[in-house]
Amino acid sequence: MQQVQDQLSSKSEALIAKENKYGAHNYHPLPVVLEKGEGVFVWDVDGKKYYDFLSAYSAVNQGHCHPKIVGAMVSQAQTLTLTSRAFYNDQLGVYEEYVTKYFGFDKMLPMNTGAEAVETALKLCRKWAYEVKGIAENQAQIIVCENNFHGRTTTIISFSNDEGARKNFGPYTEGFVKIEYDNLEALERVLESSSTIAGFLVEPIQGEAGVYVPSEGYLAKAKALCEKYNVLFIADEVQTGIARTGRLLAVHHENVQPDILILGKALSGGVYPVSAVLADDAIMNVIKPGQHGSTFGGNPVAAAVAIAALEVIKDEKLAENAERLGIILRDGLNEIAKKNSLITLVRGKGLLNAIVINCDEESDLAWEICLKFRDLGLLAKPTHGNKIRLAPPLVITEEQIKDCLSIIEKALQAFV
Ligand code: IF1
Repeated sequence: MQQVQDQLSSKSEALIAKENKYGAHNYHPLPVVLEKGEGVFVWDVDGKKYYDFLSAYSAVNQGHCHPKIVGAMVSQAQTLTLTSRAFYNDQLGVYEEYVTKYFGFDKMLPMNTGAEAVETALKLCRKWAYEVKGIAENQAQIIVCENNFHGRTTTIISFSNDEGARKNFGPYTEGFVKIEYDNLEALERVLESSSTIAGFLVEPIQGEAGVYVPSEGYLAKAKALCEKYNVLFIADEVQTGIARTGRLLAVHHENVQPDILILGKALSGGVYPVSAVLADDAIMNVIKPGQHGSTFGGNPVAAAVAIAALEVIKDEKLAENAERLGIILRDGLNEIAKKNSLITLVRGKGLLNAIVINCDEESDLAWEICLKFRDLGLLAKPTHGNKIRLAPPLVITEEQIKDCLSIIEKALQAFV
């Protein structure tokens, strides 16, 4: 069987050529050119329909172009788009109240991208360390995990160990200590050995690293250790939050309430860049007027979009759907793995899943498999060589999951 279709339409080729000529080459997209999205589906420029199994890296949890979220954006965009924070607006306070009650915190600081929210959380943690915990100025250390992904600013890549993300972007920001993920002894060793630890920044599931789900109890015990040593537990739920893993937040699987919560991506349903940092007053009140902000942070359109996006999550019971259908998806993938040795491991929680392909990280087999998925009507992309993330919008149905499992099985059969 011909492995993969190698001929794109002239329309697709022309648009790809434009991006190559006029756009920075900071990505290597799968060769497919999309022009329409609705729910779990996207269509390419030639009208071919695909299941979206990436969901824009979990930003489109509510499904593409959700009418309620788009409607909220259009309505606010036709009324007032941006005031800056030099003045008040009638949407921000309503949103701040809604989102803080929704997640159970005293206050929130609105930003735009996930990386900006991570940077905000780091600054907040450091300022709390100096002004509340009493660590000597410029001595604060924040613990991070090996194989983390928290964004691409120069400070964030300073504590990345992904050479592709950090090489030749130095000099690097100091003040970070790296430990092994899912290793409580390593965490406690650092906590007990230093009096200048301000915080512990962690992804409840490591997405980019290949959907690494930590051991049961890791998050709860890590939070307890942070409490014991008066260190802030900072949960980066930019990718795992907003119902993706079968709970409103991934930390809720272990009943953990972070000291600082970072949200992004699906906070807007993929309709508009919206991110947020949430914390209680004892932490958030260290930020005084003029000490942090951004032009678009807390703009009226973001506020209206985020409220609608969060209402959809609850109204459509998307966390429950993710939990139930994630089990069906993983069971189906494990059934395929029994018959096809190409899948060596299935892992994930809710509808954040990945399969590990039986090849080394340098092989392009996972890429070839994703090209075959594409030819059969499903879009996914490898992460770190031999893992393929499988993360459809949370509005997917059981029947559609079954349909996608047969696509995945058929595609893999083309390689044995
Ligand atoms: C890319 C993946 C990468 C994130 C977590 C913060 C951010 C992200 C846990 C920053 C962003 C995106 C960025 C995008 C690809 C995607 C990603 F993990 F989701 F797959 F890169 F690792 N915290 N993740 O996952 O949010 O500033 O992008 O809004 O940069 O290639 P952002």
